Amino acid sequence: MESEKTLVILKPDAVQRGLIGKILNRFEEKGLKIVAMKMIFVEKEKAHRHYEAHKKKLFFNSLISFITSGPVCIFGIEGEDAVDVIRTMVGETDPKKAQPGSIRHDFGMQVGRNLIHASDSVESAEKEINLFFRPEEIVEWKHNQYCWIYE
Ligand code: DAT
Ligand code: MG
Repeated sequence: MESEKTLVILKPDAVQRGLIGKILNRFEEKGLKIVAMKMIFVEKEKAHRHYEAHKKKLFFNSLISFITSGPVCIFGIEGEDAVDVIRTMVGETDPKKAQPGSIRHDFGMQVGRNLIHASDSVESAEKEINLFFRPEEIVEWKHNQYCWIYE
C-alpha cells in the first residue's frame, strides 16, 4: 500500500453550517495527516477548471454558483490509500443514498448541498492539489503517532 495525497474541499454549506471542525475531526481521528489547509473564495475560472468534467451537465451552472457562493476550506490530506479511504468516509454523491456513518449521509439532505468534495483518483488528486495549492503550501511533516496507526 502506498501513501497518497488527496484534495478535500469543505463546500460553502459546510462552512456556513459551522461543520468545519466536526468534519475535519473525522479525518484526524481516522489517522490521516493534514498536509495543507486554507480558506478561500473559489474564483469562477478555477471552479470551471475544477468541475470541467461536468461542463455539459444540466446542473453545471448551479454547481458553479454554489461552489463560488461563499468561502470554502481546502485541505491536502495524506495517508495509506487516502483517495479511496476518504471517498468512503465522504459517501455517495447524493446524501440520501450515502451510507449511515458517511459525512454526506450524516450531515446532508440534497445532492446540491453535499458539503464536501474529495478527489476520485490518484491522478485527479494530483491535478486538483496543483490547481488549489502551490508546491510550497504542501507541508511535509512526520506524524508523531505514525507507528500507532500503521504497523
Ligand atoms: P462527487 O462529488 O461525489 O465526486 P460528481 O463528481 O459526480 O460527484 O459531481 C460533482 C458535484 O456535482 C457533486 O458533488 C454535486 C454535483 N452533482 C452531481 N450530480 C448531480 C445531480 N444529479 N444534480 C445536481 N448536482 C449534482
Ligand atoms: Mg467527482
